[in-house]
Amino acid sequence: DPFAGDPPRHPALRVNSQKPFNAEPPPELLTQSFLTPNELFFTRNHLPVPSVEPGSYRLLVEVPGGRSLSLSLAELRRRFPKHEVTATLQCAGNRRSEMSRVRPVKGLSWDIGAISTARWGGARLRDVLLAAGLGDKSGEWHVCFEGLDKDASGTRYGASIPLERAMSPQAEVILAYEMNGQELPRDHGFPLRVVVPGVVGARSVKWLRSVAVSPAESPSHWQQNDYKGFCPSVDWDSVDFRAAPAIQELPVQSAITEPRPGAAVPAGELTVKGYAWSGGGREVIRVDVSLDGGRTWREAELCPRPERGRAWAWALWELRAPVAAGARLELVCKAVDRSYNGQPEGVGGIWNLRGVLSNAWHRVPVTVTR
Ligand code: MTE
Ligand code: MO
Repeated sequence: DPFAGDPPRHPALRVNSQKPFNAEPPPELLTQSFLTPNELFFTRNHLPVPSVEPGSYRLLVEVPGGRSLSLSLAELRRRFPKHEVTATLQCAGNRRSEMSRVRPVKGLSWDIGAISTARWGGARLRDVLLAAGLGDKSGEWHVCFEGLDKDASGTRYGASIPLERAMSPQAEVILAYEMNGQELPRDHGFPLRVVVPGVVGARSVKWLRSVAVSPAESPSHWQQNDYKGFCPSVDWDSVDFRAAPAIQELPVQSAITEPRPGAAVPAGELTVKGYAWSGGGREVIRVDVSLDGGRTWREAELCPRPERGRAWAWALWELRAPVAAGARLELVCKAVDRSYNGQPEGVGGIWNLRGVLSNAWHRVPVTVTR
């Protein structure tokens, strides 16, 4: 069993697949704290968790025209200043289960919990590439990442980001060895992972084996033939993965974490809670909530955030409203980001065969007890 060496996991996680391990925290735990506790952070593994001996671990760095580096963990910590960034990671498949209700899609049936937030600490990718002798580059370049995790045929997980993002000091891309002040847990990439703030989780490669600057995107399956969006009419016979760009920055997203669909809530004051987030550091400026299926709206209160500025992290929000005994409500939420991007009203127009980018208005029917 290639998964026999996987680590133990928290029993509260909702497991979507055991081998490889894929699990999300229950919604009500997700918004209990701004930073997700490490043991509750959603886990998205495509392959078995590699066992890494930290003493003999080396990161390979390859830069055309530069020198190849092989860095130990001690060197990474010693040679590069530690940079910390609070960032939300979201899987492209978050909320896929809502898409499959419209028409079946291929992929893990995530509810609304394939998203979590942590404070990450590590070396800036930019500093490491400069140390490897990266000079000025014109034209199209990418930074390709490879994980230590591999399948039975020896194929490793891989992904890439444009070099421009990697080198931008504002983009804060790091090679993280810390998560919420602790060393990275095994499920989240021990001993070293990439964290690309504002970008789909798939590019934040865990158990990082190598970093290479290349004129082409990562050749990996997950860069080339997965994590792309298509027109709702495209099916598995007509899909041409070369025709669509790889997902990088994600669109604006929000969801209601409390109450849960189908809940019976007491009459009086109802508290609705949730999260909102957008890709590319676009701050969420507003969350609108409806209690009547989208006919009328009110504005939720955004919980104060620890940091302002570039919004790599989600906004948690809350709305209190009086509700009358016996009512049937359809709670709805939708967020607006700094660029005034909004979420689509329904799933129909954004449905795609892989069930990615599922960010329609989130609807939660509840009844009010007498
Ligand atoms: N890196 C490696 N090496 N292997 C993987 O399977 N999964 C990716 C990414 N990095 C993956 C990986 C995907 S699709 C996501 S959404 C995030 O890791 C999830 O990170 P997490 O498990 O820490 O939440
Ligand atoms: Mo993902």
